[in-house]
Amino acid sequence: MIIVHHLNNSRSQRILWLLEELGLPYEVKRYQRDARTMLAPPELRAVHPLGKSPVISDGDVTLAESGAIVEYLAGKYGREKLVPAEGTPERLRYTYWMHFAEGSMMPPLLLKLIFDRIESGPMPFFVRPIARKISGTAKNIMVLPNLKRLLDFMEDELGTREWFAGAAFSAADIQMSFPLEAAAARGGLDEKRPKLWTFLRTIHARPAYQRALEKGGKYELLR
Ligand SMILES: N[C@@H](CCC(=O)N[C@@H](CS)C(=O)NCC(=O)O)C(=O)O
Repeated sequence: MIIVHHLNNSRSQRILWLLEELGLPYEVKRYQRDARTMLAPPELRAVHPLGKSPVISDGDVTLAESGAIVEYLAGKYGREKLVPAEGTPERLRYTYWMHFAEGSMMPPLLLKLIFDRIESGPMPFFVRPIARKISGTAKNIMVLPNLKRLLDFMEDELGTREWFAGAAFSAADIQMSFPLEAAAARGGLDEKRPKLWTFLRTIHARPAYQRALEKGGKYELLR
């Protein structure tokens, strides 16, 4: 039995979705973020030393890092269904987007989350203007232009094909769902980018996505 160590409102939601798409039985072990820090509880460190979610166990295998988990599960259980054939342009794009999600898209989204929190968090009143100035400058020079470029790039890419890897839905679309949902929650993705918006609407309507929401519990990304 596959076990998913699932943190509320987190990347592990897409692992539940993947397992639902694959129609595999699995067990969900739930962990709750600390309400103040939003960090995972220390129990997760007993499963994997980094204490982050997702982590899965499948027999003797314990695996962290969502991209590795998606590749492992899709490769082992969903080869015909969710992984493009080897040696094709679709397979190369599959690999590209699988890495792009965490490697290129999540870092600026995380930076924006941190800077937004610095601006609005508690601090002595005389420090606030300085903190706002520093974080505003960093966002304007580095984070926001980068996010815009990334979103424009993805919008253009989905203008040339229906799914990230090609004409068929693949596990790369599942991996890409989280950064796009995070971008919609806090990264400037709105209906003005219609291809990305349609992507989100389409995946949210998939029955497997809906079933995963029922299994995972409330899913509300941090703003
Ligand atoms: N690149 C890792 C990131 C893992 C990660 O940061 N997970 C977040 C949940 S979205 C987490 O566990 N946060 C709680 C914490 O850092 O304590 C992955 O894709 O699995």
